[in-house]
Amino acid sequence: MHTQDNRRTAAEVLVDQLIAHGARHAFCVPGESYLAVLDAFHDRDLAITVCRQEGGAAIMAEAVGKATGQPGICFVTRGPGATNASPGLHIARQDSTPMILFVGQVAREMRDREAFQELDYRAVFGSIAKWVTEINDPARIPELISRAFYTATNGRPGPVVIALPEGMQSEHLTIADAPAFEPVETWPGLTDMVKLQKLLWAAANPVMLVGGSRWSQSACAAVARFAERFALPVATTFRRAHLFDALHPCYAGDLGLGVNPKLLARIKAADVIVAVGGRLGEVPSQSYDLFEIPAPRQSFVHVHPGAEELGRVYHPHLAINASPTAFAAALEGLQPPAEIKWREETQAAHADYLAWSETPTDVPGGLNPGAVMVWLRENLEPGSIVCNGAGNFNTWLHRFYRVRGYGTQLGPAAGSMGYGVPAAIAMQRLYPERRVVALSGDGDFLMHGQEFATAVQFNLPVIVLVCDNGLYGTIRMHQEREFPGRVSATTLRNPDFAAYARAFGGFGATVEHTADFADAFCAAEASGLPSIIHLKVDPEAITPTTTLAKLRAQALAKSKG
Ligand SMILES: Cc1ncc(C[n+]2csc(CCOP(=O)(O)OP(=O)(O)O)c2C)c(N)n1
Ligand SMILES: [Mg+2]
Repeated sequence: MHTQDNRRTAAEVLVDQLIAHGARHAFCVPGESYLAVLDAFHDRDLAITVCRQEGGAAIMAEAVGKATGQPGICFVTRGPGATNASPGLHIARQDSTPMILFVGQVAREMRDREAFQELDYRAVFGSIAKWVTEINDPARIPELISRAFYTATNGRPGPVVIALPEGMQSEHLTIADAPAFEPVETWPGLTDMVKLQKLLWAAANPVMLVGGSRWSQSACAAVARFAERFALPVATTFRRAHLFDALHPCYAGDLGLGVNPKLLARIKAADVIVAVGGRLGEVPSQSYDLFEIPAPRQSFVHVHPGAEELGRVYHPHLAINASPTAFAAALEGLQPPAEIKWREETQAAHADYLAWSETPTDVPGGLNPGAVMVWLRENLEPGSIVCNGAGNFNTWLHRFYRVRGYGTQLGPAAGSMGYGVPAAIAMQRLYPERRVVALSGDGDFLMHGQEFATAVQFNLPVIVLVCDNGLYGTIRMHQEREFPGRVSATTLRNPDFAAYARAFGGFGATVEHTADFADAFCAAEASGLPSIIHLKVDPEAITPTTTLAKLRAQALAKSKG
C-alpha cells in the first residue's frame, strides 16, 4: 500500500516489480522470514497459490516458466524451505526454464553467525542456479528484479535465486518501478541462413531435431510450415513432443526413451542434422551414442540461444546462435531446392511413426496403459494438457498419446519424479477452462502427491492417473538387467489412491480393466472435483515391449553364457 508520501515497504516495491514485469501468479509456502512480502501480497493483483511443500511450489513455478516462457515465481522460507525447493531449481536448470525463486533470509545484522536456518544461497545454489543474489539495499530492488527477469530469460534460460533479508523487507522507501522487461531475441545472421540453405540444397537425407526452450506457438507453426515446404522429417527430443504436431506429415517421432529403432536408424543414416533449441543431452543422444563426439559424422547444424552451448559437446559444422523463436521466423526466408530428393523418405518416416504409435502392444494384466493413452488421445478435447513425472509409466504416454499442440504436454527433461501433479495444478491455475491431466507412477505420485490438497483448496479439477504397479518399476527394470533376481529396495506397498483422493475432498476411482477406464474418466470429469484414478497395472508390464520375467531370463542367460 502506498503511504501519502508515496512510500512503500521494500516488500511492496518487490511485489510491484513482479507485476510490472508481467507476473500474474506466484507459488509459495509461507515462512516467518518473509512476512512483509506475504503482507504485500495481501492487496496486490498477483494470484497466490499456497502449497504444501516447497518442492511442489517450485515445480509449479517451473511449469509456468516452461509453458509461458516468462519466469515462474516462487517464494519460500530460509533454510529448509529453500532446500526443499531445490527440485524445481534443478529441473529449471536442466530444462532451460526461466524461473525466479525468492528466499527469506536472516536479518542483515545476524548474517554469518549461522543464525536460525541461515544458509549462504550463493554457495548452496551456486551450481544449480543461473544467478544467485541477496538484496541488502532496498533502493536496488527495481534494478535487481529487472536483472533477474532478463537473466532468467536471456540466452539459455534458467533459474535465478534471490535472498531477501528480513529487516530489509520492511524498510520504507520512495522509488519508481522499473519498466517491464522484454525477452532478448538472438537473431541468426543472414550468412548463417544462407549457409543453412546451401547445406540443405546439397543434402541427400537431412533430419531436423527440435527441442529445448524459448519456443512459442507461432515459432512452432513457422517450423511446421518450413518442414512442409522442405518436406523435412522432424523429430522432437526427450519431453519436448509439444513442439511439433504428431499428425503433421513430416513428424518422424519422439527421440527420448524407448525410441522407435527405425527413427534411430534414420537419424544415424542422415547426412545433415539440424538440431534446433536443445542440447542433445544424455537421453536424446541415447547415452551420447547417437552422434560422434566431438565431431559428428553428419553435417551437424546446431541452433541454440546460448552461445556457451555451441561446441560444448558436439563440434558444429554450422553453429547458429539464435533463439528458436527468432530462428523459426528466419526460416520463412529459406527456399527449398527445386527438386526435393528426400520427400519419400519423409513420408516413410511419418508412416513409421504412425505405425509405431497406432496400436497398443499387448502387455500382461487386465489394464493396458497403452490403451489408456489411445483412449485419451481420441477423447481429450483439443488443447487439453497432459503433465507427467518420471518413471516407466511414461513410456506409454510418449509412444501412444500423440501430442498435437504447443504447451499441451509438460514433463521434466531432468527426469525428476513427482513433477506431474504440481505441474498440472499450475497449468489448471493458469488455464481454468482447459482439461488438465497428470500422469503419475505410484512411486512418482507420492513424491509431491500431497499437493492434491492444493488442487482441492483452489477448486482445480485436475485428473490424476496413478499407474500403480507396486514398484519403483524403472529401477526394478535396471536391477533385473544388471543383477537378475536380486530384488533390492524396489518394491512398494501402496495406499488406496482412490480413498486418498476422497480423504482430501476429491473424487477417486479404481480401475483394474482397460474397458472400465472410460467410465471412470467420465465420472471424474462429471464430478467437477480434483480427481485421482488409481490404475492397477501388472508389475510384469514393465514397458510396452517387455516384461520383468523376460528381462530376468535374458540377463541370467547372458551371465551364464
Ligand atoms: C526425485 C527422483 N528420485 C529418484 C529417481 C530415480 N528413479 C527414476 S524412475 C524411478 C521409479 C519410478 O517409479 P514409479 O513412479 O512407480 O514408476 P514406474 O517406473 O514403476 O512406472 C526412480 C526411483 C528420480 N528420477 N527422481
Ligand atoms: Mg511404479
